[in-house]
Amino acid sequence: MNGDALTPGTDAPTWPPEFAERYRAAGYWRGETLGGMLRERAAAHPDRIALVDPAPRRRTWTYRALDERADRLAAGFAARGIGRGDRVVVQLPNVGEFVEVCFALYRIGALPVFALPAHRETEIAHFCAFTEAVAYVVPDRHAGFDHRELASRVRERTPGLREVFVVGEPGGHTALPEAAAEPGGPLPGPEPHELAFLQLSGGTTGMSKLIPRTHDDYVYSLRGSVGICGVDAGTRFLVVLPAAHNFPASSPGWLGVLYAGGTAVLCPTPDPATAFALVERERITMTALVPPLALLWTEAAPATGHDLSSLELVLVGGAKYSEAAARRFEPALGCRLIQVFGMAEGLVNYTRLDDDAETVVTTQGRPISPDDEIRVVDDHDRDVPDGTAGHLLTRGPYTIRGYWRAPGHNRRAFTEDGFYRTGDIVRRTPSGHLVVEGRAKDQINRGGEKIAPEEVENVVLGHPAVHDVSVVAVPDDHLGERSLAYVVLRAGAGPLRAADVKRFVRERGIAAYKVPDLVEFVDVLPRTGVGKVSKQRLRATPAHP
Ligand code: OOB
Repeated sequence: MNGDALTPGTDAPTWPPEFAERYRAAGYWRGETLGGMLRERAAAHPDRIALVDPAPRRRTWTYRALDERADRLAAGFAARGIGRGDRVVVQLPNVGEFVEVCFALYRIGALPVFALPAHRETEIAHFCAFTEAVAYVVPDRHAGFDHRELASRVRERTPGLREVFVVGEPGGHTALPEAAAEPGGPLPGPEPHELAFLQLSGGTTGMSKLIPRTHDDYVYSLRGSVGICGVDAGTRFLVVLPAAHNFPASSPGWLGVLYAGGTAVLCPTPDPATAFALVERERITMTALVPPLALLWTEAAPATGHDLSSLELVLVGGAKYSEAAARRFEPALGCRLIQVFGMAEGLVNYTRLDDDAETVVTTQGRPISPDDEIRVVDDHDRDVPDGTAGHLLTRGPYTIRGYWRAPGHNRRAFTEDGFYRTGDIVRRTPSGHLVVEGRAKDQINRGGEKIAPEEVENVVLGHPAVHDVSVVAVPDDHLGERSLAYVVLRAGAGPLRAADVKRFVRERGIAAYKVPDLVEFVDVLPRTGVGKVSKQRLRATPAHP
């Protein structure tokens, strides 16, 4: 049963054998690994440029150089006792070393756990402890924050964390280049059906759950995405969003681009000024954006002094892209738009290059695979007809069957027969395209960054003057949604301002995007009949500044 039947060595439920056989027979799972993929590309076209890191000084990696670098780091990691199945928390911004480290870990079958640069001590300590990570990879400083100090604190709290590798000045830790070693021969790599990495879920209850993806399933999603988006050796893809996110990594993302023999260019910050300069200088043909960035690009492009004429295609997804905004995109940028509705758990939907213009602006696409099973159901899991909104359930060759080490949660998040309950409310059109109508899960989608309200509520509750709190999403013109914390103070508690609550949350060491954007003080929180806070009624409360 889901959540109980763990495959030995994977710590997570996997596809039943009859499904695995079907996916292999259909040619979806071809026995490739991510590490092997780079090896093959490097053999086929060693001198092509795979990767460009333009800042602060332009560095490039040919396919051969990236492959060799991955081998050297893999050898060094292995020499330090990091091996198959071990977890390594990787928290790097968009720098070339991020790609090197990923491939080095893929090669030895160690599992990167993809933290975001914005994560702070609360999240990192949790990831390290929960995954029993043996190593943690960080930049020295990023966006004004010293990650080495954070690493030292986490190391003190997490005895199993043996190594901290630093890109840049190592402080008291190990500089990443020092970790490299001369490869002494082939290393025992992972099997294609084994796990490749752990990705973070958006989360609804407390901390992010971990998403176990296999080489077989992920490489299939890359191949499918590459075909749909027309990625080829001439593609020059700008990685604008954090490279560790599933969307810019694999839909089709920098991994899809490497799969197809193209060039991935890393953008250090997502602002249009930086990105536009790179589009011009690097002759970028493709990129992926969340809706708030797509809005900024739409506003900035007509007046920019930069030549954006190399751009052929931009993918927009991660949060709902309004029809009105989508209509303005192609005229403003002079390139094609694909909408993407995906999830790190698996299923990815794309509008297609041969869809008519109306479909591209009014839907969020259709699945990659003919074997992506889509069900749209009512509150009692009964299928509803096309055109009616309902809960999206999905199962398929690259959608997980369960989170990592979370049997209790898996029983709620998956049906008995293995469908993932996405928590999204969708409507299916007669053409099989999905339109995202809303969300049933308790989550805030802040411009593509997912926030689990419960995680923030738990932090706010730690304030001695707070009696109760509920965090909900409120509409925002720019971000789509932002977060609002309704706070009930303890009787007799001294005066507290919104800024005090925000500072308290920030000082607890959590990612800045999770700090409530707005705080309102109320006397009491509305309750449902069974005594739970009614988020529905809170969301309907009018007038927020
Ligand atoms: C992507 O992945 P996650 O795991 O950060 O978030 C998944 C959730 C979905 O369940 C849905 O609630 C929301 O993000 N979402 C969208 C959307 N794309 C994602 N909601 C409305 N419209 C869209 N176009 O966000 C992700 C992963 C791979 C590719 C693209 C996005």
